[in-house]
Amino acid sequence: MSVSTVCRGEIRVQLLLRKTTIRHASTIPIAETSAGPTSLSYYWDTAAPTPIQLKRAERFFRIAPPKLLYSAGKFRTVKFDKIPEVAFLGRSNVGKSSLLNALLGQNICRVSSKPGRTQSMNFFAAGGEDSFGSPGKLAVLDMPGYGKGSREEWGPEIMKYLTGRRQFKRAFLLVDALHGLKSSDEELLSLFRQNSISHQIILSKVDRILFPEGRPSAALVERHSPDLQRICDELKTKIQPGKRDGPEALGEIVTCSSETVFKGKKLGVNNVRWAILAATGLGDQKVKRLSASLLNQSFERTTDRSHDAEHLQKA
Ligand SMILES: Nc1nc2c(ncn2[C@@H]2O[C@H](COP(=O)(O)OP(=O)(O)OP(=O)(O)O)[C@@H](O)[C@H]2O)c(=O)[nH]1
Ligand SMILES: [Mg+2]
Repeated sequence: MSVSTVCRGEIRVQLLLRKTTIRHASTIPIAETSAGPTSLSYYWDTAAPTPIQLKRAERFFRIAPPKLLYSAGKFRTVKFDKIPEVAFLGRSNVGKSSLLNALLGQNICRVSSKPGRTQSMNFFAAGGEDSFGSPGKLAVLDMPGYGKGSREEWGPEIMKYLTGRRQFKRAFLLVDALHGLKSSDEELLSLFRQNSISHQIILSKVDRILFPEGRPSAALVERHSPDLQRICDELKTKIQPGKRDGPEALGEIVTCSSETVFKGKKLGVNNVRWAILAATGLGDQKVKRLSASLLNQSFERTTDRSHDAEHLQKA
């Protein structure tokens, strides 16, 4: 099934299950469909990833199990490394750790319904060993959340990392699709701009918008996509307020759900994977074909290394 609607006579919204690839949006957010039925992200300044790029991104993260490199409580204890890093930030409970588990393909980060679960900067390597002996080709960071349940001192430590870490490439700021942008998020966005910190928005928990009635289905996607579109339209004006105080957020909003499998894939997770590759300059590199055994190893192992992370911090 394929649906195309015209909103306010100018915004073409391409809904799911359409094979056409739209590379550049002519106006504001266009739902991206090149990934096939699991993708509903919005790209207006950037090119939406092609199905091949999304496949490559998936392979990159599945080629080897992720590895907890270390946890740091303070920026000065962050270890020296050379591989590029991206950080996941957002209010407590917005779904950072869950998203990292989804994209790393392993329950390696601690998740909890209680806000304030993640209490240190946790560095995870992905992509398999690189030629210099590093356990990964890039590192993703699970950061403690701000707001409810968080600690005051985290703000300065995170800002020290974001402004002082040489191989840091981009901050991914998660915004809960249901709750939207809060004043604390807007403050952080302003700090990003003032400090020229490269950043982009991920809209999390979109299952709550698309599937409020329950089981995911194409019919529900079709019914609720305009709601998602509206949320992204509103967000766009807030994350790109004009270049008054510094460089704005990247012109794309990746929408995802770590908990909803639709048509065999977690919604938007490959788009997040692609965004990471694009941010770290690894997007155009070929990834070796997956070996079946590695793949199984990666997905069957459920480790409790996140617990180690917290212990390391206390040690
Ligand atoms: N409906 C829905 N719930 C989600 C999703 N992702 C995470 N959650 C739930 O949201 C809660 C918080 O998830 P976490 O991943 O621990 O959130 P966090 O941002 O890491 O939280 P802190 O570490 O406390 O900052 C958990 O109960 C998750 O099960 C999602 O995509 N959809
Ligand atoms: Mg967390």
